[in-house]
Amino acid sequence: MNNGNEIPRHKILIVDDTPANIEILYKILKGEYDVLFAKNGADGIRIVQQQLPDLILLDIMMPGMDGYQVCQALKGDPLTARIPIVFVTAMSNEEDETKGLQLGAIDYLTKPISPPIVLARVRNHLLLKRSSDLLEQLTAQLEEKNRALEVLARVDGLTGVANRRHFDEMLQLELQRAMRNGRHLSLILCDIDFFKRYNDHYGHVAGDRCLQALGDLLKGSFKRAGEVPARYGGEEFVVVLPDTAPETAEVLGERLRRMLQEKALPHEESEVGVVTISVGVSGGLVARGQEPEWFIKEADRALYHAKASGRNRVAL
Ligand code: GH3
Ligand code: MG
Ligand code: MG
Ligand code: MG
Repeated sequence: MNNGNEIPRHKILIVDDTPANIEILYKILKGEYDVLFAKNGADGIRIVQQQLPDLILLDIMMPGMDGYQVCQALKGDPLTARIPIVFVTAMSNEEDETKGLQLGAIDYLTKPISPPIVLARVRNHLLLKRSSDLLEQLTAQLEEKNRALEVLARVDGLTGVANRRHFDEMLQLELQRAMRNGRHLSLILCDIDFFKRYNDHYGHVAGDRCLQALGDLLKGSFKRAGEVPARYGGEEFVVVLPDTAPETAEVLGERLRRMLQEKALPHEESEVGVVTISVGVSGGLVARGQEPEWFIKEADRALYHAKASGRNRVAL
């Protein structure tokens, strides 16, 4: 039936207990479709699960499982729920047709059938199914793209740490959480020492790589839940530390400062000879009504002191 260089033909399954009925439908469909058949409901379900046909023509009155039960079983299984079912039955009353359609069948044809109408309806249902498959695919792709965009919108392009926008959201969130639970919250703000000289001496590309190295160090050093290292601005990075007292944050800031210094990235124009940071720490038990800006201002003030008292150090 399939001559190899055509796109695969649609598969249609006929489920009917009367061989003569199968014969009639087979004759109508065989020119355009690959036709499968089953003589009872249980076999029908098995074939659907194995072959996943594109459409099912389903008799209602059958010994054992009737067509309604078959329809219900297929619609209840996510694997088969989206396959269109067309009832083809001798039961031509309003009540049965309503029941069939309510069970999820896409159409209801009564015997004796008209061959051209059966063929036309089958074609239409297959077309509709293709459109709805396509729509579902596009929706899934769009959702995936949106998720990727949401991630991108939170990440700093150069260093891969969170960007300022995400930091602002996280600080607000952690502040509210700490306020509700009466917990500590601390902030670490760090700034590369003599970075303008670094750029002037090594060039902007090397400067960017230096920022990436510090970003990597931050990502590797702060990965507890809620700890989000972020790029605050040019060569300034910030970390929100939930459930952390400022004295502890100071220790973590000192560890970070030391680790960067031990990386020994050359910086001929700095007093130490390697790239270093100064760190400002703020924090405490969160008071009702406390604003996120307070943490930033305090860390900034501490950072200013660290710079003023010689750089490459941590201040609280
Ligand atoms: P201090 O020790 O007092 O912090 O001195 P500094 O030179 O580091 O501070 P300043 O604020 O004067 O200079 C910061 C420099 O950071 C200037 C700017 O060109 C550089 N910078 C900011 N963003 C980027 C960036 O994305 N890439 C590179 N390569 N440099 C950047
Ligand atoms: Mg029957
Ligand atoms: Mg700066
Ligand atoms: Mg600086």
